[in-house]
Amino acid sequence: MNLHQITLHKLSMRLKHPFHTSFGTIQDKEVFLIDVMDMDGRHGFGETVAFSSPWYTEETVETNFHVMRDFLIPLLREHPIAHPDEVAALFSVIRRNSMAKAALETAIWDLYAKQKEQTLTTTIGGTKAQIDVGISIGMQSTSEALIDKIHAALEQGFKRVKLKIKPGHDIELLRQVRQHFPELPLMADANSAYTLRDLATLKQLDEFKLMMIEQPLAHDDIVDHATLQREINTPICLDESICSYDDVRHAITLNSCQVINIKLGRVGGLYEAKRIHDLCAEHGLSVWCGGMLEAGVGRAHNIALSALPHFNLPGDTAGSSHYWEQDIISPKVIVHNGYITVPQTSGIGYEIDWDAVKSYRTAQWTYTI
Ligand code: OSB
Ligand code: MG
Repeated sequence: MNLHQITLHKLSMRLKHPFHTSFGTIQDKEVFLIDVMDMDGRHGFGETVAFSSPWYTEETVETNFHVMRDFLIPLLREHPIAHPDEVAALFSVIRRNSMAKAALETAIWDLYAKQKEQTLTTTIGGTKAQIDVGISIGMQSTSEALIDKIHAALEQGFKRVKLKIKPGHDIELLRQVRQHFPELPLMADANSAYTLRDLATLKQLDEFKLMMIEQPLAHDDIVDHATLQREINTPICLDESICSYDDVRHAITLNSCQVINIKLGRVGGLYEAKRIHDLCAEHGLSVWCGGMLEAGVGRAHNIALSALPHFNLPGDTAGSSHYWEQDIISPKVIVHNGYITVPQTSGIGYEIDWDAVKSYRTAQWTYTI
């Protein structure tokens, strides 16, 4: 692929609104924008999605930097690659650290698509011209505030709403939401806040006809989720527990879930995400694309991924303006009637807004390959 140079731009961004979950609150987001350049001066872009603290999974912005700089970039320097499919195998000598791997791997996919002068979507086998979009609404201080947010989301056309729940902030809240929105395609995400000791509460969720409950139990569990799925009618969706194709294979073997949330960062990039997509299609599990409060480059990769044929449920890929006053891409991502149009220009299909990047940048590093 004639890789020549990799630049890491460290950006310090601030979300429009703090995002509250069962594990904590996120407002400031540091991001590494990855710029991979080939010998002909073409550029591919990726983005790290880890947060500053390891409370979603174990990775952080700083571990992403350490692993990219000290391990992954040296691997790319020592082993020239001919195709982005080879990157996952090359990086597999490094354990886990999927978000660091995905940031580089997705940038290399973007570069490859640009070398071929085709869209990233086409390059990875995507077929959709537009993707369905849902919205993930963080915890609000009152149920009235939450209901207002849901009204606003429906006015904007979002195809489904996801709420965050945790013990003590679940049954009554959902009951109120359901009273206001009896037919709304609704789901709840617990971000691992429950254990099997909460079985009575989790069983009560069946009353609300949720599309699914996302990651009710431990972040690394698939066994207890199988026990829970036998006890409740609400389909279980796994998020945090799914870090690889083999994790999905094990979850299928145990009947731990009926739905998989795929996040590129969590599974190490596009190669693994495609394999998971194909496996789910083969076994009849539903699939959708999760979000990590991404800036524009990460969002663009999510859009390309969501255009694969078996992404059969709306993802958490809201538009740029939901998150940022100023995104780092141009045009920004726009949701229209609950759809995002998949871009038709080469690679990720969005340009970098370098003025925005400069306004957010706190440091940068360049490595020759
Ligand atoms: O569990 O899906 C999650 C945000 C941060 C960390 C974890 C999650 C989320 C979201 C928001 O639910 C997704 C988004 O809008 O990008
Ligand atoms: Mg989740």
